[in-house]
Amino acid sequence: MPAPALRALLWDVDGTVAETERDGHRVAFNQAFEAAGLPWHWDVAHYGTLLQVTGGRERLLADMADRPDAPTRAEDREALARHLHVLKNERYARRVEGGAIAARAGVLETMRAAHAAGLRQAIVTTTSRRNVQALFERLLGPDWHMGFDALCCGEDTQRKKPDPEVYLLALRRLGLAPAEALAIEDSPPGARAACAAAVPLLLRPSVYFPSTRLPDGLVGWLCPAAAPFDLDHLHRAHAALTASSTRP
Ligand code: XBP
Ligand code: MG
Repeated sequence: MPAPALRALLWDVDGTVAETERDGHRVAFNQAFEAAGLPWHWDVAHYGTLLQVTGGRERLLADMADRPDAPTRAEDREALARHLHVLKNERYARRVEGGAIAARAGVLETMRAAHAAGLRQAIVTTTSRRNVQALFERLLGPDWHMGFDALCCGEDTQRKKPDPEVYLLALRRLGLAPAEALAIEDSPPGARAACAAAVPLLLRPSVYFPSTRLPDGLVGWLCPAAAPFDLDHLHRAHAALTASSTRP
């Protein structure tokens, strides 16, 4: 059986398209705490541990579970997390619009080359749609959505990565089989989501997830952070991953 051709790139956002976490979301969370009159602060190291929890609202709830000064009733924590998340996202968007976050090397060029070559592209992220809008408009300009055929964000799923739901949604919207796509991810939870949806995986480690190997039990292509990142590389990764899966 011939290996399926690559027809779509499925892009994770945070950590993959740009290093948004340390100087973007983390700083905006701290600004939100201040705006809400809370003496909380997430330093770089603590935020790294919190990133095991995907989703900003879920991350706030996980942190509150370990804080003696957080509200005790579950419904009060939920309400506070929702409020802080709105404040955070407003501040994150402002930071991004102000130019605080740059794309990772090769990403924008690869997106443009993929579009020019007729490949389909989707955004497959845990982050909120508003954050995607702010980041992509800043990086690619007001017509950024022209290059994308599906936009699958945190609001679109019941379960966040590492659950495969967001990948399955993107495949459904694109009308493609998993092997016709390539997932580009930076983190173990993202990698697990792609693999659980059977989408061939390229893992490009990021500042908070500087892995030198794939997470245990996963099959994929590791693209070291310093290696060239371009469309040709993605085609080669996809061909290698799908050839091994169709070998008799
Ligand atoms: C990364 C996440 C997100 C962001 C913050 O998503 O887990 O929670 O840290 O964004 P991905 P929100 O790598 O899938 O792009 O506060 O909007 O969740
Ligand atoms: Mg990511």
